[in-house]
Amino acid sequence: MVAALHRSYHLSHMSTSIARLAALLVLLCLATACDDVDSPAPESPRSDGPSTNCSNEEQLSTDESARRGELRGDVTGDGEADGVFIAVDDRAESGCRALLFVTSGDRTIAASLDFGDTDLGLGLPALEGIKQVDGDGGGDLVVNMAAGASTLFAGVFIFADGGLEQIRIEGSQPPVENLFAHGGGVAQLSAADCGGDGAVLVSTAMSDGRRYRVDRYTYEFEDGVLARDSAKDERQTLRAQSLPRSFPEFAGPPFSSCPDA
Ligand SMILES: [Ca+2]
Repeated sequence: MVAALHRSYHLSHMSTSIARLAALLVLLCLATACDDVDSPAPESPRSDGPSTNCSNEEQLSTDESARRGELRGDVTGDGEADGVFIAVDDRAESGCRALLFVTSGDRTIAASLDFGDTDLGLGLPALEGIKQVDGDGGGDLVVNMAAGASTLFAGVFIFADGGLEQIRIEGSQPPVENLFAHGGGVAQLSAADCGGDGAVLVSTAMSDGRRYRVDRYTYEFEDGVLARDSAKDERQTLRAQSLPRSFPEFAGPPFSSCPDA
């Protein structure tokens, strides 16, 4: 009897403490605008009108004859696959001749792929793939936008603030500003891929006939811009056969090691 009373006292005392603790947590949350930081709600594409200043955006979004390639993947990060395509109108005004579109549910967003000097020949711009490059939210769009003799140059577009934004690379210069070189010939190879801890690797391999000299630079995201951490620069000379194993970014398409969308 005494023991039972004792236990019941402890239980009621404990539940009062829990109630006080819960009330305290609620107050703390109110005071600090307690957000659920672990699982932010995915953003929705903007719905307020066109995404670009191009008068042909709406027409290009529905003209299937203007489309170049089409991919599906979750770009918006809500777990549902979105449609991704490029539409080209080479008679449009400069800046509006090639647009990138993402359709998510009943909404469509766009970004221009036409920077004035963009060459619309050679089948460019063209979708290369959907990969998680910046490690945030849904998949990012890898788009080949320029070509050299045998090297392709890709831009990466992320879904942010309800629209599409191109990843910027600190220190990169025109005509390949914010573009990642990949591919190449026997004499020179270029590659871009994900490294560990959200880093992006940008590498080149120059051949002297028998061996490759590899330079690998590591970039990290700082406020949405890729900045090079020169303390992580790597340089190595090795036999051609060893290249794909030692530097796997050269073994496949750009951003192959990044997580799938
Ligand atoms: Ca989606």
